[in-house]
Amino acid sequence: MKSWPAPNVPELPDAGLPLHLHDTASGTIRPTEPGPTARMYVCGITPYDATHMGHAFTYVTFDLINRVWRDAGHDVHYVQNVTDIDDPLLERAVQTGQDWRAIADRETALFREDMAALNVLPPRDYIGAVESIPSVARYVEELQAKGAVYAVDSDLYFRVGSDPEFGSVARLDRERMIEIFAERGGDPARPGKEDPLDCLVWQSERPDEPAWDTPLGHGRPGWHIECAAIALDHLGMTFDVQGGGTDLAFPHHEMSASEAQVLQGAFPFARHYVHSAMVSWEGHKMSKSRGNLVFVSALRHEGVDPNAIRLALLAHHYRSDWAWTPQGLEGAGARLQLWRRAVAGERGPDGRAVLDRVRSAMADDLRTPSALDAVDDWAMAQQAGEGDDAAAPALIRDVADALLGVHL
Ligand code: 5CA
Ligand code: ZN
Repeated sequence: MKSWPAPNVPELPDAGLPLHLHDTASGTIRPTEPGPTARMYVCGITPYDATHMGHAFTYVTFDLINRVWRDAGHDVHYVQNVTDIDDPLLERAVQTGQDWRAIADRETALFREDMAALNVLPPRDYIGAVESIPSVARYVEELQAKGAVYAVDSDLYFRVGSDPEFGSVARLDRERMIEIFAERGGDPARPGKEDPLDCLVWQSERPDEPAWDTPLGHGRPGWHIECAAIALDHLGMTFDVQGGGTDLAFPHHEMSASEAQVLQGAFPFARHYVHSAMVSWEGHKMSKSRGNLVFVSALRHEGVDPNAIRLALLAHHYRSDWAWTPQGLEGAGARLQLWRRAVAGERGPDGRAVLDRVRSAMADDLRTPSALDAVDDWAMAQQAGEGDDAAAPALIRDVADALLGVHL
């Protein structure tokens, strides 16, 4: 799939710090230890509606990882999927009388526009589920050959018990797994399954639904195997970061990891499992299924500066759930104006000290609120007429751009 245009990222003096990140699988903050090329897979959207603030928060979070790694001298191989065939798309198509492909194309195009407006660096490989079907079918055949797949009616299921490490991503007890599986697209109660937690890898054709011809028969892929296949094809095992919102830790990341681990006979799928917290609105997690949404594109069309939207997101640490508010956006707009006035000045307090503060905050599990404080302190002092560092305004502009993705 077509990705979106890459913004220019200014080079900063010296190299940044090694990035430490929270890892769901160990429950600790650990250093990331990428090679010259850092490898990251982030689960992409299911394109049946426009990008909302929850999505934006998640993709901006992983964009920060990308930026901190780059600042530390790594090349970053970033892969993202688009779930351009799945139940919600087909349901939306039935509700609206539109073709599911037209919905997916339109919403994916809008997502690209929103990401570009928010200065999110594009993935190197942006891969659709539909274009990955031949690859998924090959992986399912491999799983069959390993004895990890069985049929229920004409659908195919992955035996989670075939992975000795199953459960190591989200670390939930079985009862909780079954409960969440039912809430998030799983079918623990389906008769004929060996284990309630076994997950669908291939769904045979249903009446009035699209299906593809493969050696597995006429049908379409399950959700988790889509991301396992795309990550293996484009990054291979073991990559540095598998990412998404906390709602993906189980079952999605657990299942994808187990499928890949059985396929490769290796462990782990990813070194870090990184999950961004949930953004709520009107008292509930913002979600397409509930319909309580604030869209990035709607604010853009109202004339809101996307850099203010980005600052409103960055004001929250990525691991704390928070509620979107109009006041938060107003505050971000005021901050953007303050920063812009300050970098338009001819001199100000020491710029290198700010760079150091921002770098250490970001390298320590992306402490964005502290990074914003560092720039605020500088901007307020600058506006108060303090400091005589003539290089500072240009450096602060570059720091905001390169590390925070905010264009001043
Ligand atoms: N296509 C799958 C992943 S393979 C999917 O979950 N798509 S999605 O469109 O439902 O979500 C895309 C990303 O946005 C996921 O990482 C999800 O965790 C994140 N997300 C969705 N809602 C919110 C929210 N309210 N707050 C924060 N992140 C969210
Ligand atoms: Zn995914």
